[in-house]
Amino acid sequence: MLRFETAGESHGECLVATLIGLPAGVPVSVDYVDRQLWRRQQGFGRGGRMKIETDRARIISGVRHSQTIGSPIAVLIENKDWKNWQNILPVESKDADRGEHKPVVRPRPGHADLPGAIKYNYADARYILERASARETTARVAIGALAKTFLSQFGIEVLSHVIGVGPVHLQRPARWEEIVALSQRDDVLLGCVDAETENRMKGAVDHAYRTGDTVGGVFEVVAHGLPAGIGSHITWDTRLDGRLAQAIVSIQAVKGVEIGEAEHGAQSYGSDVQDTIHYDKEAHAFHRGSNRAGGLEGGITNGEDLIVRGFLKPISTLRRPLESVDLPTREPALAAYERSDVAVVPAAGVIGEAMVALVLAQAFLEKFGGDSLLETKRNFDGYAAQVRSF
Ligand code: EPS
Repeated sequence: MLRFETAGESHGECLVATLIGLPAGVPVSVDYVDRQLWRRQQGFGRGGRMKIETDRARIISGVRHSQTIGSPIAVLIENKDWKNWQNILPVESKDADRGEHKPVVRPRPGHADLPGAIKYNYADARYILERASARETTARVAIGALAKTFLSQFGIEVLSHVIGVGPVHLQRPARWEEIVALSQRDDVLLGCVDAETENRMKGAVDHAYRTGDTVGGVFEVVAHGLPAGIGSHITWDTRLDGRLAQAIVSIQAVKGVEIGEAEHGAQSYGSDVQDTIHYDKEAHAFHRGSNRAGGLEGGITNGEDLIVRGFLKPISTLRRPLESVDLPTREPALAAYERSDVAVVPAAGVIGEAMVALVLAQAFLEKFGGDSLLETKRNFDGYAAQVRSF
């Protein structure tokens, strides 16, 4: 089983991720991992923190001579901002603790501040927001990059693009080549394949900047090159759609997920929604008349592109704060404001890629197993031959 965990707080010393169960022999490029970390930091609407941080992965175990060796992989990413916080959030309350606390006592509507403080019985939400922060996703992106590298060994690529920012939506389907080109750009605006739409998206973020507000949106993750047969219909927890939904909604600020054209499907009749089945006798392959199912039927991949969307609410830290309550006095008060982002939709897409890649790598290894990449490939090739002769 492929397992992963993260640790780390927004203003702690570093973020940590472990990834256990990747076969030995997977080539690893730290530059590639860092490129994914860089992509997560981009986009018009990011806050001041991204000017402080230059996220870099330090792989401390599980990789030698640019290959996985089968042992648990641990990755560290330093928080450069730690130097400004080490006296505020010291590990031990000794000499270093000069009483420089930064309590958060006016919880932000929409944030984990208040439910977390109640749950953990804190008078100050600081410890809650430190972990609830989306800074944690840096660690997910680092190990997600390893999952993506693993999948690429089998011709599977996972990328994302932005299809909505606030009220502005991309009105046409994106071609895979456009999504690939977007991921190679060194200048990231809002991660949309259509320049005119992207400019209007920028207008929505500009409006949020001007008014002290924030804005959400929709990203789409596409996994290209998947074989049919990953995931399973047999139990609720092996269905790939359910596993992907959890992975996407677990991303900070994501409140909804859509696989394929779920919302449109719910408003339509069956004859307008199902993807018709066709067979190419020369290529000996099935294909579909459309891909409204988003590449999944019965919780199993069907060989079409996997399409998963994440719906982000606007970030809950507002420069023009909303009504809240002062925890010590219980009097009405405006919510706390701490340096924050205004819009993060392209970054959330990169995090979505990482989560989709991790879930796909898990399901892939459940099907094909293998302690070494060679063994996994042999098992995969055997299955591919079986599918060809189906
Ligand atoms: C960050 C995401 C956001 C930023 C954070 C860095 O976290 P949150 O979910 O808490 O709003 O605000 O930066 C800061 C906390 C800061 O000090 O500016 C990220 O994705 O790296």
